[in-house]
Amino acid sequence: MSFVPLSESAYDRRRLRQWTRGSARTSGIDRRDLMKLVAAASAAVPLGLAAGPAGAVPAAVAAGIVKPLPPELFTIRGTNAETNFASLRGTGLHTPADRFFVRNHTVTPRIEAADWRLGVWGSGLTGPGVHFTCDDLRALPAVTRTAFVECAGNGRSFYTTQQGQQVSGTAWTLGAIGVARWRGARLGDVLRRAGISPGAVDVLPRGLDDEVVSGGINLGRVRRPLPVAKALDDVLLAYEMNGEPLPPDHGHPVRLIVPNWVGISSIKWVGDIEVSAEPLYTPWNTDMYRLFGAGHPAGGSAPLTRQGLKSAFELAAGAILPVHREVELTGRSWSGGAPVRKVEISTDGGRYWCPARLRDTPRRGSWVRWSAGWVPRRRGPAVLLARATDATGRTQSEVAVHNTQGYLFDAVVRHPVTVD
Ligand SMILES: Nc1nc2c(c(=O)[nH]1)N[C@H]1C(S)=C(S)[C@@H](COP(=O)(O)O)O[C@H]1N2
Ligand SMILES: [Mo]
Repeated sequence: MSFVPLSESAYDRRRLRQWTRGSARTSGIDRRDLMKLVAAASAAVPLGLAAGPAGAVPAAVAAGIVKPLPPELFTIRGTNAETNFASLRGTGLHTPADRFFVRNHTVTPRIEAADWRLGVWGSGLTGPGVHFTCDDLRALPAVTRTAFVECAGNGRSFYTTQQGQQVSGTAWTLGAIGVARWRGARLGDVLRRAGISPGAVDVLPRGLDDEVVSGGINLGRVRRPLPVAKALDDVLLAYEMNGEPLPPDHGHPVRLIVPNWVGISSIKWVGDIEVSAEPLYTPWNTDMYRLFGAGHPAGGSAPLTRQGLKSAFELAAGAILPVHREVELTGRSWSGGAPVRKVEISTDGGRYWCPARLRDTPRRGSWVRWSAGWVPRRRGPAVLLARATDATGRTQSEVAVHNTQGYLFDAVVRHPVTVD
């Protein structure tokens, strides 16, 4: 397996030049509306993200999610549900579907597999376009792989609670990630059957969920272009999650799985795929999912591709631990860049670090479970830290570089507990 499957940074730079020159076609949205959104994104427009974990509004149901959301398993955030990391303790490598986080721009649609069709069309095909049914997909060679889906905004609330910075968007802590075993057809096989031409540059999958309206502008259906090189590399059209048909909230009957990339790439309830001979622009690769702010290029970064490096304890924030008794601290670390090679733990706020025991073989695109024993000696508040290093030698930093929309928080997270 090649380590870096395509030149993501070259793609990013080319994309950014095209966008700023204005030589880009926008898909399904007026170019002036899109420019307004981009201007708004580059100024911090906080959406009431004042508090982090403690500020989450308790609710019995999140609008539009089908599966049960018991408070032990989830924290509800608007139309989304965050996995409580403590509920992963004792579970396997794969996140059970009953506790896998849900990120919905609107509401979960109910789609019967028998009624579902996937249209593949556009200027990047040699022919007029093709439809696929579920049976057609299942007739193609099936691929099974373990991959995380992680929201680009996972960890966003720590920009505010840990760094005192304003950001806009859903106030996730670290639970906007799940790892599952996905089974499906290769997107590459589907595109080849549809007659992809050598001139194709972008592949735009679009969801069947409702159109998204934001700030009075109809953004259309959720859609984000993928470069052809990624689409033909390791992307799946998945119809199974952990050995079962996809649940409604996770894209039934078929979703994309785009390994290592920001969660928005993995379009759920995919209904059609445009294959284009020219670059495509939608709100999801121009206004959203780019980095704006002082530490980033003027006018914004290139569209985000890979997720960063993170670690989380399988423990509630503010947990109470008994003094003088050994506890087994457990957690998980992951990266979109390279396998996690090492995890270190500090129980004294970062002065002394000791290695955690890795419980899984490190793999790119998944997480490793780890554990470390600790005997708390002093009563009172304490801060636990977990810090991962990946196979390229990159280690989680103390501070994440701020961006107005709070994406890709990759610093070490301070986990408060009380010893009693
Ligand atoms: N059609 C559609 N696809 C979508 C979304 C959506 O709202 N609609 N949300 C995206 C985002 S932002 C993320 S992080 C992942 C979340 O996947 P999950 O809900 O299965 O955890 O789905 C992505 N795919
Ligand atoms: Mo996301």
